Amino acid sequence: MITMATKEDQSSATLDVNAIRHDFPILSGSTVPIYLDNAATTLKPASVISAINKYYEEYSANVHRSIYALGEKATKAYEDAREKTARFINAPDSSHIIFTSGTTEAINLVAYAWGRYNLKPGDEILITEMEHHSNIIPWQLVARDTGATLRYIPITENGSLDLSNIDELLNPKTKIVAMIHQSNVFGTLNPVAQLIAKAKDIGALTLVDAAQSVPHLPVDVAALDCDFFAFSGHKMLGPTGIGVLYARLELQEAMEPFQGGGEMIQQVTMDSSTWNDVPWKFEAGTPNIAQAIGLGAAMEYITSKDRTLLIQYEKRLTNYAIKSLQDITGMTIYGDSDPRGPVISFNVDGIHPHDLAQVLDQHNVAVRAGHHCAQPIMNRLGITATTRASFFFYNTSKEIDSLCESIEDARKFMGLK
Ligand code: 7TS
Repeated sequence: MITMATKEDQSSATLDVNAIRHDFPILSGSTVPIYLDNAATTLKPASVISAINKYYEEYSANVHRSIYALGEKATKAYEDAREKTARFINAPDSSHIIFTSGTTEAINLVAYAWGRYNLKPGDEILITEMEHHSNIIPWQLVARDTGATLRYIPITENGSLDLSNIDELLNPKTKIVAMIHQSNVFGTLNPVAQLIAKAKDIGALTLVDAAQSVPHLPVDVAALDCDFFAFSGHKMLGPTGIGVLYARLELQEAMEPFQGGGEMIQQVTMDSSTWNDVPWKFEAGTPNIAQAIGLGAAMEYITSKDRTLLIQYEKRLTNYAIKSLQDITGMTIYGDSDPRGPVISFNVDGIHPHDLAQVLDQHNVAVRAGHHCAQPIMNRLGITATTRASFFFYNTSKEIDSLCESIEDARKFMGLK
């Protein structure tokens, strides 16, 4: 039983966190983890686990090929998941939704199937210094192979984008702007709508890496008017192995396939082939069927809640955590942007982040320590690593108290005053 121990929780009494926690089997086991690594991956509710099990137990057949009832049921469930995804991000229809294995594969798809065929020497790709490696490396590879130039929007000390030179960075040579929506290190929510509008003005395409934003915010790709939008199922209560690339239809039609194989073809001869309709042209081979169905269940779980309440609760939790962490001697928190998501990176003087994470683990507190696959940020800050706590709406302020008490214990253990 979770007691509402602090003012923070009492003021959000309308969100029944106890009931939410009951939906997550891992939070009802014999050893309940204090799980504060939600930016890496989230826990899964029973409804998601049972949707996956149901597929394997009741209609475990391949999709788009079987004339028998089980295969038709599997195909319907897989395509229903595409419909749910389109509704979840307000895409015009499900043909805009390409299932991938995750955000990483979604961005690689764009870099390979669009970038390789459309970029040339003299062209510029614009990303930010705040990107996850998933939105850096594919562009480095494509720049290397096409002769295009990769440029970066710099960041400030406090973890925001420095847009002071944006009119030079975003210029007629820019062919695509690929940007992170919410930082997985600072939590910063970037002004992507403003940057998309600016990119459109000069005819550049836009890609939003929404891996960290979609789990916490309602998003509307139609209103954003971006060309590509990528996210992962496992960071939003869904299974691993499933992700989404929203892509505008004209671009899908014009793009080359990403991978070749079954599913993505219309006609194959010994000499040449033609492609399936979009979006299936980009889904070569047997897809991650159970995972797509599980993602659909995760979206249903999230939309069954009052999202305004969820957002308010996570915001309150984050503010409470910042305030509590700031009371610890030797604490540095990186990034102070507003608006922000529920992610806090920090260091404690005298303790290496890996040592801290290890001591916290002994207290049953799971956090991440390292460079968070964002080494350009670490270089900019002149550090090699941080400890990171990241929250979801099933976390409580009591868990944040445990985090802070464990950090105090780690300080004592290290002999710090
Ligand atoms: N983009 C962002 C902003 C991310 O935070 C991550 C994963 C990815 C892309 C890649 O997602 P994937 O599902 O394809 O792996 N971020 C993290 C993290 O912060 N800790 O572990 C994974």
